[in-house]
Amino acid sequence: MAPEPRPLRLAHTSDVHLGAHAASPRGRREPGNRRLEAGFRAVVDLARERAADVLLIAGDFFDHARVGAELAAFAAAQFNRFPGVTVLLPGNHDPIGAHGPHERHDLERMAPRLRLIRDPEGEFIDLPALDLAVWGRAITVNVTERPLAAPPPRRRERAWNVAIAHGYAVAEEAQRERSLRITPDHLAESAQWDYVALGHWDVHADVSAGGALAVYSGSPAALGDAGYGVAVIVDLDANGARWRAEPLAPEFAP
Ligand SMILES: [Mn+2]
Repeated sequence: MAPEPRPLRLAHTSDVHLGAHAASPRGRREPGNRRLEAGFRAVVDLARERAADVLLIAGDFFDHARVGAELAAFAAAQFNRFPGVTVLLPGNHDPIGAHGPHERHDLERMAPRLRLIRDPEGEFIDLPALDLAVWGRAITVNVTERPLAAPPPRRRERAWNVAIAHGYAVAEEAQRERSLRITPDHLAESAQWDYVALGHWDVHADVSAGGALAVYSGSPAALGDAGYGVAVIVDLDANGARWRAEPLAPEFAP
């Protein structure tokens, strides 16, 4: 009999949009920016309190490429506050390659447990100590990626295989003008993953379909609203995958 897989706990967030209120001369002191930072701090607090093994950030962590050294240092300090591995997927606001923030800031050097997904064709982040492989496609400035289409097979040597993606789940094949499309067919192809961590929608939503467990975490602090959102906690064990949304309630309220 095969040994039982190592139980794992994931924390999942996306669309943090750090620095979104870029026009303010107050910079990071602008209340809107402080609220976004407080939202992400609360995600890290939750991941620590729940003793998550991995923190998944499914794109649009930064709002734009003009991230200054101070905000990059804030981000690295938060990654370093989380004792587990953080997997960061570039989204359309913080794309990989030309015109993206990762050209300016080497976050992995500043935060040794951070793993950045870099390949727009898709790559696995292999975490043998956790018996986990995380697969995702980095988004480029062209936003022509199909985040979940035609995935590679699972890594058979890892008990747990999870996908991370930044895109728009469309209900029908007809919406061809959408960039970063995730179609029902793509979700059906994603049934092989134990969990699909989605980003691009600011609102938390369960879009599981076709056998895939696929969830948008939503933003910690949505851009349009007052208040805070949720982070998703995922448990993987011998009984399979279960997830729950946990509300974020940071101290800071502008
Ligand atoms: Mn996006």
